[in-house]
Amino acid sequence: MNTPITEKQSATVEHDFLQLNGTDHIELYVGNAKQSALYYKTAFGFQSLAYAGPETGVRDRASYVLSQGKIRLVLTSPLSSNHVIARHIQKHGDGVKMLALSVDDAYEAFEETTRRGAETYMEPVTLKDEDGIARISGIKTYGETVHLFVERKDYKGVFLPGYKPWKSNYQPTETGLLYVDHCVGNVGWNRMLPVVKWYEDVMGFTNILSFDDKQINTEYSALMSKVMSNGNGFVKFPINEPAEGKKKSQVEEYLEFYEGEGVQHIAVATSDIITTVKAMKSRGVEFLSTPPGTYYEQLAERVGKIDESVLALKELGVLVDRDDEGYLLQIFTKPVQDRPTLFFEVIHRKGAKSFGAGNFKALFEAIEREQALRGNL
Ligand code: TYF
Ligand code: FE
Repeated sequence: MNTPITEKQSATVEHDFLQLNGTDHIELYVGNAKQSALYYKTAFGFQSLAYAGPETGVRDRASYVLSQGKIRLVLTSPLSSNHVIARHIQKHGDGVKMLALSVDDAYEAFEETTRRGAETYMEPVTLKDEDGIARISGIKTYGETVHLFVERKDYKGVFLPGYKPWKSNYQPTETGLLYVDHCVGNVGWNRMLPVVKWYEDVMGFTNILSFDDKQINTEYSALMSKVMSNGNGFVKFPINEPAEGKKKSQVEEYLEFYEGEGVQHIAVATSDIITTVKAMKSRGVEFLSTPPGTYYEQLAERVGKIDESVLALKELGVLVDRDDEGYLLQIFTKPVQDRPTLFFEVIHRKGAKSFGAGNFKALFEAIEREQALRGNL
């Protein structure tokens, strides 16, 4: 039903035609989900939650659902070469396929977004099992990435119909990850503005922050970024585009190796970044190299008084930035697969709602040290 909205309706309804309760889950298509699940359990402290595969009547794939705090991560591998997921992995390597969003009505979310121009990924379906019903629909966003709309208010099972609880004897402790703070997309040259407009028009998001290439281009590789947020701020999607600089943009390197647009990083929140990062490091997660000592010498002057020991932050390489409302601490992993594509950010917000613009220089220099090692600078 593609009924155009009237002016009167648009004045009242326009701003929250798509109510989002946050990120429902993130699904990665990977070459070996069984082993990836073990990596995310061991290294990140995710817990086994649910499974779907041959043993549960799903013949063509295996999906492992992990959780920690409010975060749900789904790792899926195809079981044959002649499969749309196999083609996705052959092209992109391991990467994020679904950024699934929690909604109260998956049918309505689909209608509202498709009539505003979203391309269909999946018509709304109602899924049932003995634990209730869930409804799912999906639309396409940048690259081959998808936004699923997941409605689970009438579902009591561990994940979704078709999945069985995954009881594992191996349960490494959590590392303190709490929720998905934001997910960043890398898009092609001249694509940031159309994608931003798509999030405004189709999803009702607003642009809450912008970084142009003047701000993030001096010695280091350039990019532009605009942060898109839904109305309640539960869902935030920065969109990066490469920019011409002295060196090859990190976004360009991503686009080459992902062979297209896609999710660059997933930022996960903690309320104790020192404990979380220590735990992740001890369990094998590789973080970007620490910024030079001068970064920490100038820290007090740049961000003022903070609760954490600067020495502890320095030892781990945690970055700090301040805005009008408070400060934030953040650190970035190296890419989590062999292609220099997806990585994670651990973020600890102490009032600040921004994204660490004051760290861009130190961060991008660290990224460039890695790019240089790969011969891609
Ligand atoms: O999400 C953000 O905007 C921050 C900063 O390639 C950032 O985490 C921006 C671009 C990038 C890495 C981090
Ligand atoms: Fe980020």
